[in-house]
Amino acid sequence: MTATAPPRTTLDPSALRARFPILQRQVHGHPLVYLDNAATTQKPETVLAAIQRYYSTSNANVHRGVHTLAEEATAAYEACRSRVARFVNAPDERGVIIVRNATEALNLVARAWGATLTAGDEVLLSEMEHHSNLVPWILLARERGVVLRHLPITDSGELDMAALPGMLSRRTQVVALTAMSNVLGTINPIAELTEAAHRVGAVMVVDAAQSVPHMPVDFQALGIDFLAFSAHKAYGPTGVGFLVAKPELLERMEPISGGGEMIRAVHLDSATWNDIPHRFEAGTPNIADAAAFPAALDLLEELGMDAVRAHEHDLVRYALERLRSLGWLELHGPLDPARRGGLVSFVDPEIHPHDLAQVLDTRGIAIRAGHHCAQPLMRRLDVAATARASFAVYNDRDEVDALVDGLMAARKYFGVA
Ligand code: 7TS
Repeated sequence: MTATAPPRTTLDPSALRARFPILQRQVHGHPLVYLDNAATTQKPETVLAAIQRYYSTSNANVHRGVHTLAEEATAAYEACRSRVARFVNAPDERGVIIVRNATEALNLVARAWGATLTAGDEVLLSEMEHHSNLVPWILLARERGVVLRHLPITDSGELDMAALPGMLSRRTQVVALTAMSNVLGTINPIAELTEAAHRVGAVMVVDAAQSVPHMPVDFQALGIDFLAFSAHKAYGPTGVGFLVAKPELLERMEPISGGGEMIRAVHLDSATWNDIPHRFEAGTPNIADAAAFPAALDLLEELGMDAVRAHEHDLVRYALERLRSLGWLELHGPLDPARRGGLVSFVDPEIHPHDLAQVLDTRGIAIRAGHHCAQPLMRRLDVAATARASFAVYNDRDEVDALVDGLMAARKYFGVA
């Protein structure tokens, strides 16, 4: 670990916890210790109230009515788009497509931008990608004969930047990488990777599912072309996600889903398309949940993304120290907390991760165990599964201590000396 002083945390997790109704509940007679935030975060009262308010006051379909409710519903839905554009500093809100989740956003890029690729073109991914940023490209490779390449990772769980020049060439059309690994926690150098991608004429696609909720992300400063994330990992509702893109790239993409909303004129055997972003939003969208997401962004803006990052950095630093001090755990990912986000994956060589998670659950502690939708990474790490604790703004050091106590109790329970 480097000797850099931890940044000060200015958040007050216990005050924050009071704003999340679900965090008041007990599990198996214990206060809930929710450490599965990389899977999904909990929702503040304001988000729940916004959903209720939308259905109670403004529910109607969007973009088609002239009556008051339809106008209010459209305004609420479009307010989500402009808030997201502002939050990630997108070049233009016409570049924000509202989809269901990061997965759908990545599939949209792979299919619609992927349709501009031809056999022999290359897509560069990495060994640490979530299945959401692997399988859409596998589908493209099957359909179009596109070649997939994968940037390897080092033994410390970081992208092997020394291998990068050898993997990029004039054939590379797309570089698609995660900004933060959901297993290793590794924060990748997206600006540097983007420059390298652009030097060979490739577009840069960023899977920001784990970064947008946890650190400042500036689309324009990074210089990227596409960015995907989900509202539900950022204290918002499930069923809403975003593809943020440079509008000029969207203009060059054909729609992949046809129906209402996305057309300009339809004849029996032909059709023309609506403007971006509506061209990519066929059918009635998830209006209520989109309308509620700005309440989650209000929370993040109130706290400040620098403070969110500092808080989670402090927690992961503490967690790494405490988990390491146990002496028996294999920890995965960089040991320097400055190079990772607020999550930690570990393996107890004597206890299966699922058994660990079950013992922790009896103590009210929620972690995730499994392959985390990153099977190629599990193979690279030579593990079948890991246990993972992932942090959010409402977690604190006492909860890390509860986790550590639980891991010790699991060893007792299973009779491991
Ligand atoms: N990309 C990354 C890096 C992720 O961690 C996830 C979800 C996704 C994409 C897909 O997000 P979705 O909202 O479309 O499902 N990751 C996890 C996880 O680590 N545990 O549960 C879901």
